Amino acid sequence: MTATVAAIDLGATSGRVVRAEVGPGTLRLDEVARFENRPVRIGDGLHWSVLALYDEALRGVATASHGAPLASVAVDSWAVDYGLLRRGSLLGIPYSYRDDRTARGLELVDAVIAQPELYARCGLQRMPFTTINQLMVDRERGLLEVADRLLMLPDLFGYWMTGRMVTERTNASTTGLLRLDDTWDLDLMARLGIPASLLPEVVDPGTRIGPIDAITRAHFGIEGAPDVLAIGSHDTASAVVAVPMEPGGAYISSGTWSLVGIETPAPIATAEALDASFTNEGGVDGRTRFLKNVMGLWILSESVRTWQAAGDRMGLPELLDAAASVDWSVPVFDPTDAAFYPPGDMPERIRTWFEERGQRPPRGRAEVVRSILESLAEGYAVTLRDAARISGQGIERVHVVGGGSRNTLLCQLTADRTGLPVVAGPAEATAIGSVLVQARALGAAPASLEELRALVRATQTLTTYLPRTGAPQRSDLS
Ligand code: ADP
Ligand code: LRH
Repeated sequence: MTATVAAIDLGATSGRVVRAEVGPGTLRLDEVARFENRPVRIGDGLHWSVLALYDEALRGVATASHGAPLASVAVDSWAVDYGLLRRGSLLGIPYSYRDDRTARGLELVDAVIAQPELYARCGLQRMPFTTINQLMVDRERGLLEVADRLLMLPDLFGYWMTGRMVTERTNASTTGLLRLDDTWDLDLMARLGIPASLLPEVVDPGTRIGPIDAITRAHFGIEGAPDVLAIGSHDTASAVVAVPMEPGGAYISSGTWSLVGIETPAPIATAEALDASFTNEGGVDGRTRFLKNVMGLWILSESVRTWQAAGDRMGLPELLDAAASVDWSVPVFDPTDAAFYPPGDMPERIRTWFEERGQRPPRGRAEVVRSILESLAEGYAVTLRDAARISGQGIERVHVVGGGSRNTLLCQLTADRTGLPVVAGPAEATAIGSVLVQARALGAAPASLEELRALVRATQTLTTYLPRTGAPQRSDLS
């Protein structure tokens, strides 16, 4: 049996709708829509244009539905962000996780629970954006007295399409409110003053949420009556489904963020893992993503944006070409430094980072770009060495998926600095992970993640980069 399905994949930089045919030995993808995603700053902070995203996404589904009918549709997005509702209506415009209210949220959470205790409960790396921090600000502003429901963004879209409210498990695991045993942490919510009634039932990837309702189908011109299915609705969960790895494989899900780590059978919420800032996120089929958020290509895209706003004409391809000719001895900074988290002038922040340490900053566009890429690659190498040490899992090969797998220079530098082969691709791993889990639920794809990954290996174009001799630094990952 072959299934025709569609994935709505919302990244922090762009969204897309992908139509796919999946069957025995078959995985064919066709991108039918792509649209920009930019948070918008208004008086009370930085927000996502959720209605514009929903409109673009559903129009994409309509395009995908023309021709062969779609059996199903699923939505994923970046983690942690959500909408608050009352009696089914959205209250306000969802915030972007880069809004600086999260600093206050961290303070409010810290006043109630110490980080080691929180880590033992939910296993998450301390990050300002975690849902729990954002919710504490909502609470302080009185919003939780009005709201009767919280829906993570993919679940909000699922609700708008079907009328049914659920929380998909992988994304729920990024809230800080789901315990490592996958149950809502009711005790913690009571301590924080977050009403447990806000949170709907948790469902697993593969669950049928319901058909797209008739009014929605008519409004957008969607043909047929596709079902909405839950998948790994946290984009990184779906991306890791499609990492074509075998035992000994590690991954870098490389996009706005770089998510660097390994898959483990169970969470590792030890003091050592906490110390090294590793997170334990819930994966599809109960696997754990043991990984670290390394700031990612955000530093590069914000740099390009800054230069272009100042009138520079060079785009990403030209800048990467120029950076390829820069010597590797360019200075390297810590890309996980919180200074790089908010939107803004990254070249200036990089310069400040070096000056504060009495070091020479990179000079000129090409050196800055090379410094960003070398710093990311070094951050990956250190993180993978830590992941191997803490988990006891040896790492023999690094897979890079997501838009960043198209950055050939970064892939090569990652091979150089880790001293390991790097296998790049697929670039659209998240959409692939979504369509594979949908097809599996429909009986058109094999049961195990290992078989799904074998299908990706057999059908997608992958490029291998080998470490070069004379590269700057290598981490012992064995
Ligand atoms: P997200 O899902 O977080 O929005 P993506 O996985 O789409 O991110 O990756 C976007 C990033 O991928 C861009 O910021 C850019 O740095 C990188 N990228 C995409 N295409 C290319 C390319 N052809 N060459 C180099 N980098 C690319
Ligand atoms: C990547 C991602 C990542 C989260 C961050 C908020 O898109 O979902 O896994 O940590 O966005």
